[in-house]
Amino acid sequence: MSAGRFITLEGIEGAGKSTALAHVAGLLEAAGREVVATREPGGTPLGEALRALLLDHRNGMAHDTELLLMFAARAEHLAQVIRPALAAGRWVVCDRFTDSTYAYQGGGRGVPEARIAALEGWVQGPLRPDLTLLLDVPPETGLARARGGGVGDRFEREDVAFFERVRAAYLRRAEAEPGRFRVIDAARPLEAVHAALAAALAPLLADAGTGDGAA
Ligand code: Z5A
Repeated sequence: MSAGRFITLEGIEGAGKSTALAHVAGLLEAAGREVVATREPGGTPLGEALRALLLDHRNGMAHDTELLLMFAARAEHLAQVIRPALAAGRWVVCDRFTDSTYAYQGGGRGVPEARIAALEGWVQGPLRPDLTLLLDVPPETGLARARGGGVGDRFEREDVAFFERVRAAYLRRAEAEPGRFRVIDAARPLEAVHAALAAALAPLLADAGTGDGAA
């Protein structure tokens, strides 16, 4: 059986990750891959319960509490969903993963990177995404797309400066790991973003072989 692949979608709020995830999953399925589409925080019953706690704007919490809850949800997600799917040869497409932690808790909140790296090593061991699609938009564009006028969750209530720091942290990570990241200008119309996603997936699909278990 060919090994599965792990693809993550990243970006600030409203960058278009959920929209892109559906497109990426469709492209992979059309190429004969078995796809597991999932998200963080979440992806398991416990993870979704932790997500509700993390997003509820009534829950004030210390930065370290937020960090630890993100990794608690991730540990469960890895154990219940991600590792079993990859071991079974499936392609996992995940809306956010640990780059979100570096960008939001690190860049946005100011949590020291070493603290995040320690938890990453503990929870993930050597597992890293094979490909990370970073949908890059200026905060004004993302927030205008995402904000529906409601009260907003704990993250949606942050100001533009917060999302500027998050975006900058993402771009630094992409620059540091050009082999894993593909930065996609997601301020363009959807057709152009879809074409860029297809181009970014092509080398991984080619590298993985035909999808009939021959790779
Ligand atoms: N978080 C964290 O802090 N640390 C962590 O480790 C993790 C997460 C894992 C929940 O994530 C929060 O968790 C998140 C960070 C934190 N908070 N924030 N911000 P989430 O992914 O569920 O939340 P989100 O980023 O707010 O999701 P979103 O608002 O749904 O954004 P999106 O998925 O990137 O966008 P979308 O739903 O695909 O698109 C938004 C709208 O724009 C929609 O109407 C689309 O039709 C439209 N759209 C999409 N693409 C385009 C283009 N190209 N042109 C025009 N319109 C478009």
